[in-house]
Amino acid sequence: MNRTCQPMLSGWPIQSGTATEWRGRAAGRVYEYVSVYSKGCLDEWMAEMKLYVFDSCPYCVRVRALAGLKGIRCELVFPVAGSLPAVLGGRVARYSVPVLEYQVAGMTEPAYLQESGAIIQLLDQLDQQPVFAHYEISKGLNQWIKSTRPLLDPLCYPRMRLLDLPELASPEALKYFNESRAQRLGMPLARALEETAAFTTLLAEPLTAIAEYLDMESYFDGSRAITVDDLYAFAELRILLMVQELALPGVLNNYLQALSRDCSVRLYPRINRFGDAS
Ligand SMILES: N[C@@H](CCC(=O)N[C@@H](CS)C(=O)NCC(=O)O)C(=O)O
Repeated sequence: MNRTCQPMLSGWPIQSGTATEWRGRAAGRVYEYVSVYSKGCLDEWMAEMKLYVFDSCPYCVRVRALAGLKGIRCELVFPVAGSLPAVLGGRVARYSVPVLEYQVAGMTEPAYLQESGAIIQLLDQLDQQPVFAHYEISKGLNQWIKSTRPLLDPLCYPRMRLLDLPELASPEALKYFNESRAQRLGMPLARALEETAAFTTLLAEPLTAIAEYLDMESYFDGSRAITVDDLYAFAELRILLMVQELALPGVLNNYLQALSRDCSVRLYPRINRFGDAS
């Protein structure tokens, strides 16, 4: 598979790209992902697909990474946090992204699918050449993610406000985000930012220990194929690159860079606790 595309939001560093372009619409909140991959996969069915996502959401990134990896063409739609796009009202069970909108042959109305796991499975099997033999994350990695998330969140939530994310593009969305995330952390986001050093210190051990569950080197040196564990790990750890004060182990950094390239999902600029980017 020839993968050459690196979609980036406008205003962000472009790493590389041949036939990929992001187009802002509707006050910069909806982006059309126009991408011509050499592998093709551009039949009518796929051209009709829309994926509702937050840029910073790990569940959404799992799906986007698979779509990027397989060269599946779909329109990415970024709703603002806290309010469901009108088109989804009454069509999905609850307010959460990702949501896939797709056409079913013979039906006039689109269908909607809401769980990231179900969307991944559907997209992977579309071309009858699934990348994955199964869709379950391994137990060890799952446990690692669950136990480490309480350390990731206080580092990343306060920095997300500073990243000009499409899901935080309105004052209401930003207010909703600040309040809901502060409640989840049990502290104001500004305080979490001040505590950066405490959280980066606590993260050092798990960031080394993850090597017990993931063979990162064999992925970035190209000697093995991608697994569902890679998809989950990338989606979870990609946000850590926004933490300027965090020194990632070299192997982990190489692994995330390789997955970003292969799956066409951008990484973040690095923000320090004073809000400065590098
Ligand atoms: N089990 C769901 C979880 C999705 C989820 O929790 N998404 C979050 C974003 S990371 C969400 O939409 N939360 C609503 C909110 O932020 O208000 C899945 O795998 O798709």
